[in-house]
Amino acid sequence: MNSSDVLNDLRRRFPNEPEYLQAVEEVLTTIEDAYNEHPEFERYNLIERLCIPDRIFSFRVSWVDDKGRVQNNMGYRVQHNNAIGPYKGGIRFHSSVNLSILKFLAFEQTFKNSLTTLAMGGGKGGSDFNPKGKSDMEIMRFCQAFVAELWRHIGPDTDVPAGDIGVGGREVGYMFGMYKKMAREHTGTFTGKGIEFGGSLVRPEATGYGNVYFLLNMLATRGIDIKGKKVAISGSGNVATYTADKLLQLGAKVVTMSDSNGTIYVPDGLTREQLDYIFKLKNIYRGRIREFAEEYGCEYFEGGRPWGVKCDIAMPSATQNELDGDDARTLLANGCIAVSEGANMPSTPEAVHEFINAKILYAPGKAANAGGVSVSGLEMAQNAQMLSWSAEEVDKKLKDIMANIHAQCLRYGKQEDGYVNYVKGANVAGFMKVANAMMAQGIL
Ligand code: NDP
Ligand code: 2IT
Repeated sequence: MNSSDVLNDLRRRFPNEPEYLQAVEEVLTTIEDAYNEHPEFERYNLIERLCIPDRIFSFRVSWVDDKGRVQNNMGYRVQHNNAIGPYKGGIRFHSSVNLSILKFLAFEQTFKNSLTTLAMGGGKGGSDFNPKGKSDMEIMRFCQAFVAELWRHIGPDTDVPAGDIGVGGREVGYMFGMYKKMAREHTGTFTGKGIEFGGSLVRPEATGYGNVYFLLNMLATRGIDIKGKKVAISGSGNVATYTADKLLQLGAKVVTMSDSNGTIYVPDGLTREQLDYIFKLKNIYRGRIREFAEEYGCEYFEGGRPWGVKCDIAMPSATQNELDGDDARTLLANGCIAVSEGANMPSTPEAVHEFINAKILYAPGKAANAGGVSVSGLEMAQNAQMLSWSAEEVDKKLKDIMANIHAQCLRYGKQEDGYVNYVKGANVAGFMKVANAMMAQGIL
């Protein structure tokens, strides 16, 4: 089947999986040229095999809350493709989690991991468990119940989970603890672990820092300096806060941050003290971004997103489809020159179209946010060697990897007029490596 037949067939077979179909369509419509140069791919029905996950586990997770009530959630792990390395990708805990979302994330992860230059396949997992308002003990019991089921499907050379929305160092610690008990082994089966038990320095920072490093590479192609630039960030979780941290170090101005309830607007940019407050608010008190506005008396848009403010750069870092066509047009009208995605698929297809049409610098998540999984790969390498590298060493490797991903995007995405289509560049580069590996390994 050719790629448009595959897409139509997937639409017919999975009509209730819009996010999955959206992610597949974006890739298939940008790799056509590369695909057509290799007639053997069609003979081996490679595209269809690459779009459908190798396997999916789904299971019930039963746990007891603090009031003694029995709660039931769904748990999943999508093992998408392991042609270039063990399945690798995060775990998401959010009430919206379903198979469509996890299949889109596992599909994207396969291409992202291919771009990192490290040996990692693609996977993703999670649960519709809602961590908001849960006590520490409830989080622990849930993580243990989740891993009591998941543990037999994962392992250091099989499938290596990590964090994502709703899953940070605390949750990885509890999941790793349960895994270690069930499997009776202390191996690098999770990444994002605590430093004392095999975690890597710079893993918490890696996605946000990596996104800024990618942005610097993009800005350099046009000779633009980051200093003094106004940046609108969405989200206030792991990716958003470390993006802000690096931007502040570089003298940029972070004018917005948000959560699912609203957006704070600080036109002159957050101070270091204010950012430290947000770190504490989110990681220790687990509060809402509204409390920042109350503390500092800044503007707060209840229920609003950041994209209406005046900014030079947008870095969506919360969730999928959080920036639509209207938002994109507003950003462009306000003079936005670059968009670099910390989240996975935060821009809708219409928004992506607007950015590329306007020929601004636009980096899709699978390139720009690959720093997180890259340092996860470096954590796996350190665990395998039983060594820990210094923060400087990991940060240097992260910078090199982001520069390499940027170079791959240029190689495959540069148009005749000189404009770089990073979507095409990332998709073709990511695809070719996985496709060649699959061809070499036979029909599986
Ligand atoms: P966190 O859980 O730490 O933070 C998520 C942030 O996004 C919170 O501020 C949250 O607000 C907001 N958010 C989540 N869902 C929604 C929603 N439906 N609508 C509006 N806001 C929402 O997650 P991360 O920072 O780890 O992840 C953010 C994004 O980055 C995700 O797309 C993830 O897949 C991606 N990513 C993460 C990596 C990592 O290493 N952690 C690596 C690469 C990509 P609230 O608290 O109100 O829910
Ligand atoms: O989307 C992602 O790349 C992540 N959530 C990080 C995955 C990982 O294995 O570190």
